[in-house]
Amino acid sequence: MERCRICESTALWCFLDLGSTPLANALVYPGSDDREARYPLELLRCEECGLVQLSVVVRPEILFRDYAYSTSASFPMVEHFDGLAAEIFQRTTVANPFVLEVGSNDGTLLRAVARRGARVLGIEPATALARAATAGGVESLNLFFGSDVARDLLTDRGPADIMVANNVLAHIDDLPGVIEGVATLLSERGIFVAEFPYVLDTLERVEYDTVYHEHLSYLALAPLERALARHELTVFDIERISTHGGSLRIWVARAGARQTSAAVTGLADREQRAVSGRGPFERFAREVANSRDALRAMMSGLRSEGARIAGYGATAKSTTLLTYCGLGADAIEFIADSTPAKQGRLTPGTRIPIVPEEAIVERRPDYALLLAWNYAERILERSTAYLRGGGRFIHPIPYARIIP
Ligand code: JHZ
Repeated sequence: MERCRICESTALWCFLDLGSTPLANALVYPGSDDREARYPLELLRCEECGLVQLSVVVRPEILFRDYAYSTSASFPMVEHFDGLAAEIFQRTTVANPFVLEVGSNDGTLLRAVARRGARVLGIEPATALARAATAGGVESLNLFFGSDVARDLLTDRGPADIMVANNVLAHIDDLPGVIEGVATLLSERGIFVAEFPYVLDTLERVEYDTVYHEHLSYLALAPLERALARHELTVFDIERISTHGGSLRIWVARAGARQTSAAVTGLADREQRAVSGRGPFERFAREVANSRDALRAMMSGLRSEGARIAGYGATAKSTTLLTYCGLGADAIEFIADSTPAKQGRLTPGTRIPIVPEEAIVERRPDYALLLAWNYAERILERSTAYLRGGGRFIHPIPYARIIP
C-alpha cells in the first residue's frame, strides 16, 4: 500500500510488525510438501484520515475462492444473525423487502431474513459456499461485489430495500468501489447495514491476532463516514456489539432520509479522543509484544511440568497467534474445531492437525488453548465433560490466563 485506500494520502505510518505469516485460512492437506507462502504482516495508520490498514494486499482470488470458514459452524453466530434479521424487520416499513447481502457466506443471515418473508440474494466469491447456499434455498451468485456488478444487478433485479455487508468490508481492497456499488443499488428509502470488528476494541483489548491478510482495513467510524459521504450516504445509527472481540454495526441511509441518532455523534467524539496522535498505537505495539511473551512463558512453564496442551478453534486468528508466538506442533498436539471442511487438515505453517471437537473429551489434554477466545463463555458452557475431567482452558488475549 502506497496510498490510503480511503483518502489516497501517502502519509502511511507503520506502527506494528508481526513478521511474516502464511495466509490465515490456507489450511494444508496432510502429505502436501509444498511450503506455505508467507507474506509480511504489518499495520499502517493513515495520518490523514486515520484508517488503519495492512501494508500488503494479497489477491482476493487467492484468499477467498476456496474458503473453509463457514458462519453456521459457530452456533453463536447463527443466533446473532437471527437477532439481526429480526432487527432488520423492525427498521424497515417494506413488508416483503428485497435483501441483498455482500459476502453472504453459507447464507446464514439470508435464511433468517427469508424465513421472515424477505426476497433474498447472496453475493459470495467462495465457490463451494455459494453453491451450498444456493442448494439450501438461498440464491447466491458466485461473484466479488463491486460497482460494475451493482450496475448489472440494478438492471436485472431492481433496487435493494436492504443491503448487508457483515465481516466483509475489512476484506475489500477497493472499498470506495464497494460503497459506490451500495449507492448504486440501494433504493431511495433503503437501508445498508454493516458489521465489522472495531479498531477501538482491537487496540484496547490487544486483539493483535485479528490482524491477518484477509483483514485489509481495521475500520473506524470516521474514515468510513468520509468514504460514505462521497456518495451522499450517512450513518444514521450505530451499535457496539460483542461479536469477534468487539464490533460495530452501522446503519446507513441516503443523506437526509433518516434522522441521525445521538449514538453516532457520541461515538464519533469518543473515537476521536481515543485514537488521536500516535500514542495509542505505540502503546498497542508494546502490549502486543508483552502479550506474546506472557503466553510463551505460560506455555513453556506448563510443558516443563509435563502438561499436554491442545488448541480449541482452528480460527483465522490462530494462524497469526501461533506464528507470531512461535507455537507449533511440538507445543500443541491438535486443534479441535466444529467445521467439517477444516477437520482432517493442518494449520498453515505450523501444521497442527485439526480434528472434530469431540477430541477434547476423548483425548483429554490438560489444557486447551482457546484460539476462538471470542466465544470463550459459550465454549466453556458446552465443555462441562472436559472441565469435569479436570481440563482447563488457556485464554490468550489480552494476557494469558487459565480459566475457569
Ligand atoms: P471465528 C472469521 O475469523 C473469518 P475466525 C473472517 N475472516 C472474519 O472476518 C472474522 O471471522 C471476523 C470453531 N468453533 O468465528 C468454528 C468450534 O469449534 O472466531 C470456527 O472454525 N466450537 C470471515 O476464523 C472457529 O471455531 C464452537 O463452539 O478467527 C471460530 O472462528 C464455536 C463457537 C466455534 O473466526
